[in-house]
Amino acid sequence: MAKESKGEKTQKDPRYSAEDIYVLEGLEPVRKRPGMYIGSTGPDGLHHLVWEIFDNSRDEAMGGFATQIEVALLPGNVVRVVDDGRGIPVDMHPKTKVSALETAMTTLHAGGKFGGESYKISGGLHGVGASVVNALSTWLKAEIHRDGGKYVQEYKQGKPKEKVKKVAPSKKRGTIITFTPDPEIFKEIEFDLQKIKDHHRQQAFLVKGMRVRIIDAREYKGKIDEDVYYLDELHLPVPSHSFYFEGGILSLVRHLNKGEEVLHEAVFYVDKHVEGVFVEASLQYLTDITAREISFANNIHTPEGGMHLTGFRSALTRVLNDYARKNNILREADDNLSGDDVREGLTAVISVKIPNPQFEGQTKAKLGSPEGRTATEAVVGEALTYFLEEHPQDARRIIEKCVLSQKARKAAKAARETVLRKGILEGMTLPGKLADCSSRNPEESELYVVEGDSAGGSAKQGRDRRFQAILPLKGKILNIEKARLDRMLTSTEIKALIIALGTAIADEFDIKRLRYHRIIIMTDADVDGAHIRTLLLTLLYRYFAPLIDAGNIYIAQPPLYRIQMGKTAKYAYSDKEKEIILSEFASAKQEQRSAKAKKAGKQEEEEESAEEGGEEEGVEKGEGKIRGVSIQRYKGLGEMNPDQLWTTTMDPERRMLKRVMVDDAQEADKIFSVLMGSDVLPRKRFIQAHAKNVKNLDV
Ligand code: 0RA
Repeated sequence: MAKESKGEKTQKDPRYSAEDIYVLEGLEPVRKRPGMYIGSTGPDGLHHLVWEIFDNSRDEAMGGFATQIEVALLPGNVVRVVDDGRGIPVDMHPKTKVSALETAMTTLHAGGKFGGESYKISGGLHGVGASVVNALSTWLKAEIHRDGGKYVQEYKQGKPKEKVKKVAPSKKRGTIITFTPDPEIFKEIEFDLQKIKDHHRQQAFLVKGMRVRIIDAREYKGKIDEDVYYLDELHLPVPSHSFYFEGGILSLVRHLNKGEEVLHEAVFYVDKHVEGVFVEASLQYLTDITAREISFANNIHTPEGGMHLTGFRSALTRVLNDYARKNNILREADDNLSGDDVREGLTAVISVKIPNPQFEGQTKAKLGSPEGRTATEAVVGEALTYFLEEHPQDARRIIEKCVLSQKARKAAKAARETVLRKGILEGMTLPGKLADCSSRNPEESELYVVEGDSAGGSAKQGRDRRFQAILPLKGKILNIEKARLDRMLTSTEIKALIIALGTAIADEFDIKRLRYHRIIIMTDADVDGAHIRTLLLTLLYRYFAPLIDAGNIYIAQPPLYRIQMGKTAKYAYSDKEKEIILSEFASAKQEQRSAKAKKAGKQEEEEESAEEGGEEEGVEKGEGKIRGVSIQRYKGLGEMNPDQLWTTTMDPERRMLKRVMVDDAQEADKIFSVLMGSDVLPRKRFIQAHAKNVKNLDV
């Protein structure tokens, strides 16, 4: 304590004045317990350093002072963040008598960041500031352009090397921070470009009009001109990625819905300040039944939701009900639309900015500030009412879809009750079509739900009857609309499935009674197959969601091709794999030929190839044909004999299965990058009204 007071001389290092001692003491805890400040010293903590430095520039952009931020990865684990904001002040700080820049870089919690920021972003681990990064860097350089000059200060493990110096005149304004993470702190220093891109793409969505450029110059060993402001100006031959979204979160909603079937064209968007809270929300419905709600508080993703999401949801439910009543789409006798009803098919993004936000929950990923709820509810309520009035056709579509969801939910409930009341599942005699396995241990037991009787027959013969059960379902019976889901429950086929599962349904549902821990849907790789698969998945989603959550549901992956050369047959599960196998065969053939030519002379080789080429077709491969190779394309499971079905699709040693998963909001950051990542969107979308999406199920 005494050491921190001003005026006392240090014995440790006479080069520093008393003011510096205060400063030096300031960062000591960061190096002692880095995890407290950046979460971990693993990859997440390492990347956190970049986020921290970036956040300051982003705040400058949010305040309307900066428009462009560049994040560059340089050789030797160096990171450089550049903005065109006002520049960190370099004049004397009244309290510490050192420059404001030095104070900011060398003291913990130096005011609300740099003082005077209206939205201090200090939730959880976030916003601990540049000084923490400085403390955890072997080297950091701050270059400030303002007041007609370029000012520089460098630091070593958070300690200033010299006082802030004006090194050149400058007409520019802005801040450049360059740093190298300390290998004493971080065991492994390896920046992940994908992660950095995903993070900054997300941030760019959250600050309308802010341009963020990522430059990966790690492999660019040439000397980078120290004096250039944005490295982009150098046009280096290195990868760079630019993110800029004019519409902010409206662009995010568009991005999320890209390539999907939208229910209406106009995207709802609002941004407004109320009582110190800034609320932004955007939404658009798809024709499917999943709900996608993404929320942020102070630019921090809140996967567990919280007050802002609650406020949004109640506004949505209230406004849609009001509109539906006012326009007679819902009559007096009708029930109100429930929260679930209005969320089916919804893509929504909610972003609030609150002074001093409270974060709650296990991972501090939930907004606890009650003003977040009132502000969001008020802003969204008003603007959405207006939006519906302005877009009556879209409004009608939305409400009609919600009403349909309500009907489906009611029908499902009624059907469940009927099933129970009429005791349809009573007695639980296993259906005759089920070829059960002999094991009674659910953990090792599998149920193959197979499309069609003929494939069912092959599966029955090909299976390992000890632990594999087969239930063939007639395609036609399932070929009913998904809106008539309630009817499905009364179909004999589906009843058989439910009885086979053993869990019962609705109130009686008991996952402990599940008879097979793997339920594997095996359908043809054609449109009908996809349709049946979708119906089965929809059924499972509506009535047996816990099985999906528990990871009990799988989709079998039958091969698309059988490729044969001589006595060797290989199976390809994709077109790409087919190509690979063909080139393998081609080169094997080549080798064989040259080996034979060497050994036994020409005669034999000719015989050999004549024999092989005989009856079998030659297969096109690149420029020429590979003689003696034949390709069979499977159109249905029925084309495989029991043995082939076992080898390719059922043998646990060789088969491929895809596990069906639902978006898990708790999976937080992982999902986030998934959500934002370029190739991702179709991956996580699980239950869809459209079969085309189901084939993209994630493993
Ligand atoms: C507070 C006041 C002023 C500038 C900044 C913060 C600032 C900090 C950072 C950190 C990275 N980039 C930044 N840009 C600006 C100065 C206010 C003024 O000049 O009036």
